[in-house]
Amino acid sequence: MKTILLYNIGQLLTMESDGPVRGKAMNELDVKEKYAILIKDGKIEAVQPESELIDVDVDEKIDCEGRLVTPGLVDPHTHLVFGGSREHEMALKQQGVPYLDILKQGGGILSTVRATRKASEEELYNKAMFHLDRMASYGITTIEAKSGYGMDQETELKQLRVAKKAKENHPLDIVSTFLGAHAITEDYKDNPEALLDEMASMFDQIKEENLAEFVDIFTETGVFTVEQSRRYLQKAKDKGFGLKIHADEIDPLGGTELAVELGATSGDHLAVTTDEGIQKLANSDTIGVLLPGTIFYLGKGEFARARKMIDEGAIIAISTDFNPGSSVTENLQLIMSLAALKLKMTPEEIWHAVTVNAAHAIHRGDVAGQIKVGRKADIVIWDAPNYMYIPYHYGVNHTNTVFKEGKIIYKRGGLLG
Ligand code: IZC
Ligand code: ZN
Repeated sequence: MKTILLYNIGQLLTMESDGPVRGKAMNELDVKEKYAILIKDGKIEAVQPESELIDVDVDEKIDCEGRLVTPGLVDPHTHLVFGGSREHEMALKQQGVPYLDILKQGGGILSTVRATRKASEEELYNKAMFHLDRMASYGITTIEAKSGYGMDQETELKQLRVAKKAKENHPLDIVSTFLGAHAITEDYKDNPEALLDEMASMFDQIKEENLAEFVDIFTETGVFTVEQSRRYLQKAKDKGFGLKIHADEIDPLGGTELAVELGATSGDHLAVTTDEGIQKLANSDTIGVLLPGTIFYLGKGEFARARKMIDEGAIIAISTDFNPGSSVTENLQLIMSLAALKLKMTPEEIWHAVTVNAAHAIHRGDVAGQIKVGRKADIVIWDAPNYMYIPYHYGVNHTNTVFKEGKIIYKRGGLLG
């Protein structure tokens, strides 16, 4: 039994909320000052004014020296497990070759599929653990992780098992998503339906082995149509999976509307969602997970119309989209800056988007994204004087100390394991 007191906190964001936070309420932030946090056995025991806790007898007292303290960040959209890398495609991008053309020529996602098929389970596991460590260093304590670089049964299962093993061995919490419908491989070029059937035939085994909670699909020109996506996701829904869609990333096909129609937990990207799609999203419980790092990194395309979405009442989260092709970063703090600069979100909205709403986007609203009595002590002490500072000072790492279940997993200067 270990007790820790965090005191001399500058601003404290607890992000307490009974549910996801939508629309204008995203701009209302409760900032506590002169508060302390008592941690007992990895859980939050008390969050009270410092004067009430300062004399409690504890094993360890940590002086926050006036720093900002918040819940651990939640990254609700990552492609964590993959083989190889795609730095050779950067020159193509600079020459203006579109992302979907690179894919059509067998590159892009398909290049990562080849590398992932070749990689051993151990290689993939070591690589995933490396990226998880880096995510932890940026203040992330819970993530979602997708498969989708196998697109044959064997490799998809290999990826999902790697994520499961990483979940068992890494301090970060990982929520798994099956993205078997991520691209169309050469052998299914003339019959994408057969690929979807093949992937859907895995649903039972994935459920039995508890390998994924969500099913996701890339609904895009040259990948899967809205009709194919609807049929595939309906099957997944019938099997009890939560749903996600890579929707309206490059072409406005109507993936956002489909996400709402099917009651998906989230629609992700939504860069080119139409006015009608935004209205439907705003009137639904489907969470819009926006990925401004991807548009920034692809170097072309539209940034999601976050202002309109929030002003109309949608629930919005943001994420890195960490993957080896279209958004190669684990730095969610950088994405917070892009959300401010490119999506015109306020700092108050951004903090909701990386904590409470991000947790709800992966069905972890009841355990992650808030500092609340009884919950796991997933907490970050930031080298920042206030919450506005993080999106403002961009591109660097502001974490001072990261706690996962009350244990320090990162301290400025290095990982502590
Ligand atoms: O590997 O390019 N958009 N999937 C859909 C991706 C980007 C990941 C990738
Ligand atoms: Zn993605």
